[in-house]
Amino acid sequence: SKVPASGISTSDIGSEGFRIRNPNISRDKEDILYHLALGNKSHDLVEMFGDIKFVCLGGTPHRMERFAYFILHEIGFKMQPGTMLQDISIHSHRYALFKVGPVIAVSHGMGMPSISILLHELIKLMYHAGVQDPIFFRMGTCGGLGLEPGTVVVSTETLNGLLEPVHIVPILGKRVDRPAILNQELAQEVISMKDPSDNFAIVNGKTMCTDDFYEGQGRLDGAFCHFTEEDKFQFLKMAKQKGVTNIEMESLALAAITHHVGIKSAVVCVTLLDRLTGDQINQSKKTLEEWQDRPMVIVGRYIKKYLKEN
Ligand code: R2B
Ligand code: URA
Repeated sequence: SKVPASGISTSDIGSEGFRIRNPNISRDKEDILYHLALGNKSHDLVEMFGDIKFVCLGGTPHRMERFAYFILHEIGFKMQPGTMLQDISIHSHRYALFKVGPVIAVSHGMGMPSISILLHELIKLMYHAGVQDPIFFRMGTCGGLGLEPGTVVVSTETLNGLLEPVHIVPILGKRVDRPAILNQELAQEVISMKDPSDNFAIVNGKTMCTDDFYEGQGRLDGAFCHFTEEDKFQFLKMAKQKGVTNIEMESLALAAITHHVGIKSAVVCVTLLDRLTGDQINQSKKTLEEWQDRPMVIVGRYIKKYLKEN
């Protein structure tokens, strides 16, 4: 197909604006989605995934399987009695991917390198499957700044560890800066899923996204630490003043990559602790499980409402 000056093959532009921006990839040529254990020649991706509307990402296989069963129940999806959901990417031994009707539930692992590999392959999957305008959600955990632990945060912006809304990617020995931009309308729609019966708060705010859990998030409890407690609080309080409500490790890559290809995305995370009072996560396993369901409840509500109205 013709490649215009922009370098984007016209055939790769979806009717709703989502596009893969790579003239090297086309539906006719074999493309192996290695980390998903899928391929456009080995699998009928249109048949398997052509009806997808939502791609829901979260850190762990366990949580995403739970989410898949939860959403199955929420949208009243019917399965043959006695059957179970299958991890479609089981042979990759990397990510776990489940499909329930128009919803993909997939684990992304920890950190931006892991979610970035997955996003490349999911976006190509959407392209090969002929999906026009999917919506991507990250449902995760985070540390809060001055929030009651268990609070759900919907990100309005995502900032790197230098507090800039930029995903820095070294490519061919050069630094490439990609703007990390989340869809504001979607963020507001997700916030509006709040229900008076919820036993937790939902707030919006800026999310700081780091490449590390310990030093990168100003923790004093890593294997080493070369700053003082005072330095830590000075930084975290400054970040809070700039509107940062929470800290995690994937939102920046999600925002930058989805923005780059014209896909809407949102980030919904539950705070496991207040970083202004400590660094260690010391809640019981039961409490942590319960809290981690909260972002899923909110996203589940959004999906249910969307499917009812469309
Ligand atoms: C939240 O939790 C993980 C670290 O514990 C990381 O994946 C993140 O963003
Ligand atoms: N995930 C993070 O990245 N940071 C926290 O403090 C908690 C969960």
